[in-house]
Amino acid sequence: MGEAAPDTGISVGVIMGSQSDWPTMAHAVQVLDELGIAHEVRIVSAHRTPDRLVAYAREAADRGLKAIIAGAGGAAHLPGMIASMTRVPVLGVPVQSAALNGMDSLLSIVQMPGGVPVATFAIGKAGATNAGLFAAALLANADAGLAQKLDAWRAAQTGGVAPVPVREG
Ligand code: RP5
Repeated sequence: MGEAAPDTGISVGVIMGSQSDWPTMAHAVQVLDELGIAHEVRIVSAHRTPDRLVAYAREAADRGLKAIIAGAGGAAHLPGMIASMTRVPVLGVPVQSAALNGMDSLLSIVQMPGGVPVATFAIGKAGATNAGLFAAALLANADAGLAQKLDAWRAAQTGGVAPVPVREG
C-alpha cells in the first residue's frame, strides 16, 4: 500500500477528455472562479490516458476533493469510469460532439448502471455552467461564506432579468 495522497486544499477537480473540451468546460471554471472556489483543471482521457484516469480517481478523496466535474464528448466514458473508482461526487458534462450534436455524449454519461452514480447535466455550455453551480451548492452546505456568495450570485442573476423585452429588429 502506498501512502495516502496529501490534502491539497483544492475542493473541486475539473477534468476533461481532451483539450478540445476546454471551450465548454471553461464555463464551469468561470463559475468556480466567480465564487472563489479553489479548483484544479486537468486533461484526463478515459481512452488515451487510462493510467492517468485511474490515478486521479483513486487519489481524489485523499487529496480532499469534494466534487469532480468531468466533461467529455462522443463515447464519453470519463465521468462513469472516474465515478467507479471514487466516492467523491462526480458531475458529468456532455460535450457537444460534431457527429451527433452531443446526444452520444449525453447518453454515454447519463445511462449509468445502478450503483455507480454520475450527476448528469445538460449538453454543452449550460451543462458546464450548471455543474459549476451545483458543485458550489454542494460545498455551500458546509461553508456559510460560500452559501452567501452563491445566494448573491443568484440574486444578481435575478436582478439582471428585465421585466419587459427590448423590441429588436
Ligand atoms: C473525447 O473525445 C473528448 O472528451 C472529446 O470531447 C472527444 C474528441 O476528442 P479530440 O479528438 O478532439 O481530442 O474523448
